[in-house]
Amino acid sequence: MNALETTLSREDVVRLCERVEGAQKEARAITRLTEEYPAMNMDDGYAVQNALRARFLQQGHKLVGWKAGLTSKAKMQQMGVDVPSIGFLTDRMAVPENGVIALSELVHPRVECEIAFMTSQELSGPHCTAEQVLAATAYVIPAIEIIDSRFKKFSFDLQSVIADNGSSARFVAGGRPRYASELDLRTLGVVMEKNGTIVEMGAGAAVMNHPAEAVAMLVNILHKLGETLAAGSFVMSGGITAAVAVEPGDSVIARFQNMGSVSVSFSE
Ligand code: OOG
Ligand code: MG
Repeated sequence: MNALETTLSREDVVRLCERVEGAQKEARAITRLTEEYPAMNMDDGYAVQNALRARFLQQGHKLVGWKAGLTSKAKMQQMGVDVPSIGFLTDRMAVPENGVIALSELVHPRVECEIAFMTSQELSGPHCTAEQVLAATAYVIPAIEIIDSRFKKFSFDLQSVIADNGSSARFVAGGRPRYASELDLRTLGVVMEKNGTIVEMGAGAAVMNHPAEAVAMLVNILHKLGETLAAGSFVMSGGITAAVAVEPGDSVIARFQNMGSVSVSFSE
């Protein structure tokens, strides 16, 4: 089975896509989509996300990669869900290393530390494995993801968060790119500091026992969406620790063992 099993009509998908797009562009919180559409399922969420991606690409945004989300226990517990999800990444979400993000553009952002993969070969589901991901990986690189749920109080269900593109908002890659074969991504430690204080720490295995497993999972979900993972994709494998809220004036640095560090700060 590789088609989405949706319950929403095409008109409703377009309506919800416009609602999410408006909330993202105007940095406004909206109610969960399931309040109006209680029967909506995860595939409906992906139908809305697909419509959003098509709309952004039509507006000239470039697809640069994808993100896996809710791939660690820390994240699942924090958000109250137990199934991983994916979202797409565009050039407009990219922030340079050590860049400054204006919080007026976001609703209630949080930061996550993630291991990102840059692929050099196309990958396709439905049976993609972590070994295939590693074989198709040019390098891995430290990343900070800035997520921003558009739902009130950062409170959502899976259907709604998938429609909202997995809370994707901004991302920063930095530190030192490394060959995955030269690292043990399971025992690789990461420490997140906010304003000089350690706020979270963890190791790569927190993400599905190995971050490459999360990328394989992502490729297999892409298959359901009728997509493959193109060569040259930037893929974030999911937050290793819980996400941390940020305010104007905050600066965050994520230090990755043997990979250097990546940092970002926040203004009004
Ligand atoms: C959903 C996105 C989760 C991650 O790395 O787990 C995510 C959310 O928590 O808003 O990006
Ligand atoms: Mg993330």
